[in-house]
Amino acid sequence: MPCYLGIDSSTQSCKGVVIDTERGQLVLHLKVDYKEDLPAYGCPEGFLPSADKLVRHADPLMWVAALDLLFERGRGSGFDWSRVEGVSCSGQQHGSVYLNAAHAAAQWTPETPLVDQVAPLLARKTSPIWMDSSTTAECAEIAHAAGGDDRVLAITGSRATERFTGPQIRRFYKQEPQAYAATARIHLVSSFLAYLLTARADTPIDLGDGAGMNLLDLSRGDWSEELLFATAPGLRAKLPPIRPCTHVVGKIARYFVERHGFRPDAQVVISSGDNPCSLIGMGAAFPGTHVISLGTSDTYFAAMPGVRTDPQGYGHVFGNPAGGFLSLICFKNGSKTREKIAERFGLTWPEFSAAIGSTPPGNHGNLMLPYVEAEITPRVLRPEVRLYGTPEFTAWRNAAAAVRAVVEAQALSMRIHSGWIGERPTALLVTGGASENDAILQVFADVFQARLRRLAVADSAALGAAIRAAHAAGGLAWEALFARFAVPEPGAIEPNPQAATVYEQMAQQYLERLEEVSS
Ligand code: XUL
Repeated sequence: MPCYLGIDSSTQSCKGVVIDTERGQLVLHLKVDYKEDLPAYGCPEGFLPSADKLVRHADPLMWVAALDLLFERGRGSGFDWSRVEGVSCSGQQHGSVYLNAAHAAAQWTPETPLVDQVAPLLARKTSPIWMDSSTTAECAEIAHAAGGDDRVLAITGSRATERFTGPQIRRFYKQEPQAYAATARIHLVSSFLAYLLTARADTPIDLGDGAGMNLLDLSRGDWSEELLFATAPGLRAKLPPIRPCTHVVGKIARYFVERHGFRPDAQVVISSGDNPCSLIGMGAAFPGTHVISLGTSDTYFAAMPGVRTDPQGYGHVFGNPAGGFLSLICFKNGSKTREKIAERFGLTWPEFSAAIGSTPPGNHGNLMLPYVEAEITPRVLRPEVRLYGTPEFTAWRNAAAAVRAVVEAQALSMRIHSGWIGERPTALLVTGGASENDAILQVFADVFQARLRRLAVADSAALGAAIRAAHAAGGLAWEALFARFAVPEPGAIEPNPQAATVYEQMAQQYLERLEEVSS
């Protein structure tokens, strides 16, 4: 039976999903959790501790160790990896891995764990990830050198953005010029995984994830000379080639055949970012369907036939693996922020849900600006949580109101900041860990005045990678794959029409308050 594997290396875990395309079934679901399973790497929340809250780096070797552990777990569960004909990876976007010249000739030996073979290839011990907001100066420098913010937006689909790879590369070049000079290859998290799986020096970056670097010319689908020049010297030679999202990189490396039992002719399909992969995993690759993802970060995304950019400069345009483009808006204060509010009152998730249910839409006028982390959309560089409303609420003595307030603020911000994408759909798909919570979804349905449907499989990025592998390596049509695997659960969360006016007014209040904290 032809099987295809999708791997998602995300912020807090690495997940694997195997689909059997003949039977139309999902046959394996695996997870390696960085906090539980790989504590030695010191990244329980996906990043290394840092005195500077704006700096967020991870240990790339943890991602390598997770890959081996994922395959071991598969074997341990009795799965035969030789059933897999094609594999593709998804990675948290924007994060980068820096390799020295020795990477080009590296061939993995099956006798030694992969992590020990990759360690000597690192030109930089840590990897900046998407949660990093330390490159404001570099963004300004790049924008200045390229002719202004609007020029960068027009070429790359995004303004120079702190977490994007180009500004991160520039900061590395400025702070550690020798280590930058010793860097022969800079991979994204996603393309690094395909490099590991194939051991090929020419492993490319795809158009979907490459667009999240502030280095790609969207109209030409290749690196932009202007942006390369504005970012760091000699950069072109350090970057992998760009290829379409359906490119096959090559056969899986012998290491995985001998160590984990893969077939020698298993094809490795080019990797992509977690958001482009989720678009596929949600079956939302054709324009018309908008998706809300409630995870470590919350995101809002939708397929676009042509390029349309966010006039406020918060949103982004990435490549759509099924052709065309993808608009994306990222809200960094997602699950962690919801968790922080729950922790503050010692609430379990069922109690958190009950608290939402016990309070009305509009929360009796109580409003929160919930920025525990520096925020991307809207831009808040000095994180803080502000409360406005009754004395009990503002003194943090009303748990139920605080819980509703954090979710309402997140939903309102998403509604306001996604307006530029175009007409708001009356139905939305929803995914991510928090999408299992009906109470949270009801708030989103009421704020958007749209019906919400959940995908039957929670890990849409890993599923999307598996579907991409089946499309590119197995020649299967997108439509057939979506009809089989990207199916929403029966039932929907319906909006309460009575909440519409309350949230119109609240959106206005939120915007007024926001001016006090945004940069
Ligand atoms: C998107 C973004 C995040 C990461 C991590 O621009 O920064 O969604 O991809 O999931």
